[in-house]
Amino acid sequence: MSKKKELIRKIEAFERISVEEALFIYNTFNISELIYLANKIREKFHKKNVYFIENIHIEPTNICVNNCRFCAFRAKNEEEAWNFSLDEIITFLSSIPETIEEVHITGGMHPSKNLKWYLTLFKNIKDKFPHAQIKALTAIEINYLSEIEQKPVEYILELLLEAGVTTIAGGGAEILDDEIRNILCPEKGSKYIWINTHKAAHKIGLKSNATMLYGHIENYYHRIKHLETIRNIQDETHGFLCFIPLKYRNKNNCLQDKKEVNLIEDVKLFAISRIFLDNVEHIKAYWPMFGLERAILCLHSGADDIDGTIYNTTKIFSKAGSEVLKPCIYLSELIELLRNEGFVPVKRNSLFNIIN
Ligand code: V47
Repeated sequence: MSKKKELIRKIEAFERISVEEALFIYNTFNISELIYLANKIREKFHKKNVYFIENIHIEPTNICVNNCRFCAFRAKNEEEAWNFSLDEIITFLSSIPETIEEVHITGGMHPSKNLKWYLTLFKNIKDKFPHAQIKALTAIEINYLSEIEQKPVEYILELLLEAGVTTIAGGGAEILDDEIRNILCPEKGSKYIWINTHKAAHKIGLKSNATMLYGHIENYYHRIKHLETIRNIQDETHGFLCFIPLKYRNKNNCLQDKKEVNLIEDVKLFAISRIFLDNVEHIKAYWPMFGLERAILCLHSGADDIDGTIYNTTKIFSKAGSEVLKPCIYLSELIELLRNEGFVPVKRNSLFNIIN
């Protein structure tokens, strides 16, 4: 049997593929072959289901002590900066539908926003939306809090859990390779900061997501090694809910000379991720990053989740050049869109439990 035929057999039999095999597949299979195989796996996990959520983001500040080269979100001057007080956020929450299932909180690392500030924010959210779940802070923000509080990461995680956080957001992973991180986001430090924080979160029962920022200075090898790191952690802890490929958008940042990858590369990346990550149930096509049309295409190429309504509450991707300037979609529109594509829309909460 040829190497290619043997790999197709393996994938169709849902056998695990190695890093070397994944690289061979990524480099030599054409896009239709990748889509076909990724869909086989997607359908084994989820049939025609596509999961979605009614959610909002809170981005408390864009003032950040770090200066990641790809970031367009961080304030470059005083005019661009915001740093919301608790009262301002509470006022903003009164405009949000009571029915939301998830509040996603992430932002810049600002020295005045300490652990007590976030815990008070979480309490206010729980008071206002008792049944909503909180997905809060990336591993990098948690490590920053650990630094300013001079307490171990485990201590911060325990308090987040006690305050009602169910999930740690997936950001800050970028590419889990220290040479790439040194160029891309040197202040974020070694990949082990992200890895160890997620492992520690899983150990105490917090769930988390894993992201990968692709399409900048990394290559296929870095991407597959990144996926291998996620797969290894998942074998050990089973704590990841979903994997989220994030396409690098090149506006308003220090890397803006770098051309963005094309649609074919987006689709190939989603497909190879589905083929490789045999132990992560969900793959999210995060639509504010590259629009609903591309997200739908990725749902036909291995992804099974489209995130949610957002209600125009995130600026990370619009600032970086996404075609979606004000990400907002209503539940009825989202459901109709998914049905028209032949999918079965399934409403979920932040922990991916299904809601009738
Ligand atoms: O870590 C920043 C990415 C992430 C750019 O957990 C950029 O469900 C592309 O992690 N081009 C933060 N990407 C957002 C994030 C996230 C988003 C949606 C859902 C979840 C989840 C997590 O945004 C950063 C970085 O990887 N990012 N700038 C940019 N120019």
